[in-house]
Amino acid sequence: MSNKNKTLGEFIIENQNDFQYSSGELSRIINSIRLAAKVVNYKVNKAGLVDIVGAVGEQNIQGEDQQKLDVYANEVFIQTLINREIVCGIASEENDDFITIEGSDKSNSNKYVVLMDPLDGSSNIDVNVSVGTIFSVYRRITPLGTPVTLADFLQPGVNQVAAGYVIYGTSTMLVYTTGHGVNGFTLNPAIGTFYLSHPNMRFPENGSIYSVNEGNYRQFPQGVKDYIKYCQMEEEDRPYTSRYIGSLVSDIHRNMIKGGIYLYPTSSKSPKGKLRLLYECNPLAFVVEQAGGKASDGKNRIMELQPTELHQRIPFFCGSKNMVDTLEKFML
Ligand code: AHM
Ligand code: MG
Repeated sequence: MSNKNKTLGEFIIENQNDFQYSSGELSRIINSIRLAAKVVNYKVNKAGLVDIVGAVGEQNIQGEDQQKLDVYANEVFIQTLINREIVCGIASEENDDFITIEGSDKSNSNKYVVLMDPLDGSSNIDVNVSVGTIFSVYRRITPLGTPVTLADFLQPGVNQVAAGYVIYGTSTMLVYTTGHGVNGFTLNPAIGTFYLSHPNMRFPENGSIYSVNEGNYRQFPQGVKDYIKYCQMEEEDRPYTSRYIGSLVSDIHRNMIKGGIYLYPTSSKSPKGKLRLLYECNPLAFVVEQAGGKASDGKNRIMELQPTELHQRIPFFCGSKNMVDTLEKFML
């Protein structure tokens, strides 16, 4: 079948046999994420109307519109996955601890855990800037039939079986990988269907965009300072262009299409870095690598790091392969 007008639902069915342990569960997880993304998208798009709707008395009786959107998104993703009884555990950037799901028959018989950042960059909502959802799927390592443990969540990124993001932007997209390349789907909001719009996405090997919060410049490690100066130098292909939205998914998505590097180094404000290994860095690293890009903590491959805690933060450098290679040389 050609890619023309192919929907995400059709794509999932067609590619189900790509999964190493194909039993349909992973497809059902992606389907649940697709559904939750549509629900959250609807709410995110109405965000600017909340005050107006409230003023004319259309706010619902529970005061639902007052709920913070990141809390709402967290509930939608968790409830959708729980209701469908397809995962045995969920860890979210919004929750201190992981959630154990035993299923209505109390059998703990599901194989997968999902880790997610349900609404990243949510402070951007107030100013009408794009936000995103990031997700990551692993097979549990503890025996089926027992409750999940922390060990099921503290797996290195190389163990991911699927990962992706939703970007709620000028259009809403779902981009994901199951280890067979990266595909992007754009939501047609009129009929609520995601269509394959970006088949086999490739991260350009080189780029001319660097994305970093330069307000923290004085606190960065010397290697990062030197690299930023390198980006700004007048050479054949430089200075690079600086673009920083401050919304991780959007910055990575743009760089994946145009070519560029994203940097969130350590600083005295964030001595370990700001971004979370499990909810942000590993899933984005999997997507970026599958598209031919690279993700590093400055020295090591992100996906090979052994996590030590659920909310662990790390420095994150991610983007066009040759740009990240150069950055790493500055970090030696
Ligand atoms: P959050 O998970 O609290 O939303 O924070 C993550 C966000 C990323 O989307 C973004 O890249 C980064 O924080 C921006 O941080 P800063 O404002 O320090 O540049
Ligand atoms: Mg976040």
